[in-house]
Amino acid sequence: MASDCVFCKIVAGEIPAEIVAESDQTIAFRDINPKAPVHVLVIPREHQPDIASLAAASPTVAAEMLEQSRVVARQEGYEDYNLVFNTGADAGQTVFHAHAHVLAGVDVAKLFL
Ligand code: DGP
Repeated sequence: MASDCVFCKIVAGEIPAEIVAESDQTIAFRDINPKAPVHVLVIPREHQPDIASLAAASPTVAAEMLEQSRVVARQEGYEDYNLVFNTGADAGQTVFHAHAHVLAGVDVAKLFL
C-alpha cells in the first residue's frame, strides 16, 4: 500500500466508495464523477502507478482486471462497453494507482476514436 494513494485507501476501507464487485486481486467501485450511465473503476488491490507497470509486474492481475471489467459491465446490464486506461499525466491520468474505466451506455469510441 502507498500511504498517500487515494485508491489504496479505498482498498483498505479507509475512504468510502460504492463498491460493486470484488475479487481476490481487484476491487470495482463507481467513479465519483461519472461520465457515462455506467462508469465504474476496476483497480488492482496491489499498488502500481499505472496499467503498464501493473502488466509488467503482475500480468495475471492485469488480466483479472479485464475479466472483472466484463463481469461488472454485465452485472450493470451491458454486454458492450468501453475500457479506458489513462496512462501518464499527459494522457489525463490523475490518480496514480492503476485503474480501468469501465464505461457503458455511451459510445466512447465514437467520441474519441
Ligand atoms: P484518471 O483521470 O484516469 O486518473 O481517473 C481517475 C478517476 O478517479 C476520476 O474519474 C475520478 C475518480 N476518483 C478520484 N478520486 C476518487 C475517489 O475518492 N472516489 C471515487 N469513487 N472515485 C474517485
